[in-house]
Amino acid sequence: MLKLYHGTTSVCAAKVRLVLYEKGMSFESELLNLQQGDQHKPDYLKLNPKAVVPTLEDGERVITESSVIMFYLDEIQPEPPLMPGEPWRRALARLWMKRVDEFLHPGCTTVTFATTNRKHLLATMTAEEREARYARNPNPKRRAIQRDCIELGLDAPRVSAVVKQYDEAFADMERQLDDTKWLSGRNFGFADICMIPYVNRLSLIAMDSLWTRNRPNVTAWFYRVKARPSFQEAVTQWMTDDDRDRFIVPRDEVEGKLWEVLAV
Ligand SMILES: N[C@@H](CCC(=O)N[C@@H](CS)C(=O)NCC(=O)O)C(=O)O
Repeated sequence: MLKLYHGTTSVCAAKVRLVLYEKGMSFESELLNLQQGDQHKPDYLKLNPKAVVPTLEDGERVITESSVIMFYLDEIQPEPPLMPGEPWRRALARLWMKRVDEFLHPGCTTVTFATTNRKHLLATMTAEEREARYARNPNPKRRAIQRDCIELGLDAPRVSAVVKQYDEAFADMERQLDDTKWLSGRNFGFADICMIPYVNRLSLIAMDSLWTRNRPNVTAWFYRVKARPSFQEAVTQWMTDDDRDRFIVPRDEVEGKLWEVLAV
């Protein structure tokens, strides 16, 4: 039996859950509370020394990195296929995945910490406790992002670059969806799956006007995504009432920041 270590709202874990549900694969769930720092516990660090979710166990085998896990699942359970058949479309799918791993994921950490996580951590931790939390993060880059964004919020200088990266990604999605129903062709697949949790996250933190105002193809794509059973199974059903409370953010302030950045 596969065992997935994951978090209720973790974007990387949601990619893996989407693959599992799209393929109808059952798994044992081991939920970590990332807000309370379960990812830093010694037993978990033995599985995932980067102190992040997801981690997949398949018997004795331990696999980390969400994109690697996605390919592993696609290879052990080829049906239904989630990678296109043609080399060009396979390349397109990999390009979306690479963009997510390299830019949109760290960007998501930035905007999430600058909004919802900031609100929660400032309310529940003293400055010393927050410093201790940053110090436990083994990745210096992620540590710096988290400290900046929690302490400075949307005024953290790195937020503007992230908003621009997302705006460019949505412009590219809009163009792609002029040609094809899904991001790598006529069939739903990894390209769509890798974007879904990020689009959903921006929607939760009131950044949805990045596509709802002027990108009808992206807007329609997201409606189609939400109509698939896997969205409810892999994304919505894992959110707790606490998560929903955490994701209440001041829309006016967030949108004000978006337009300030994009007007430049
Ligand atoms: N490259 C990793 C990134 C994993 C990652 O950043 N996971 C986040 C949740 S989406 C996490 O566990 N964050 C906890 C923390 O940073 O303390 C992957 O794709 O699996």
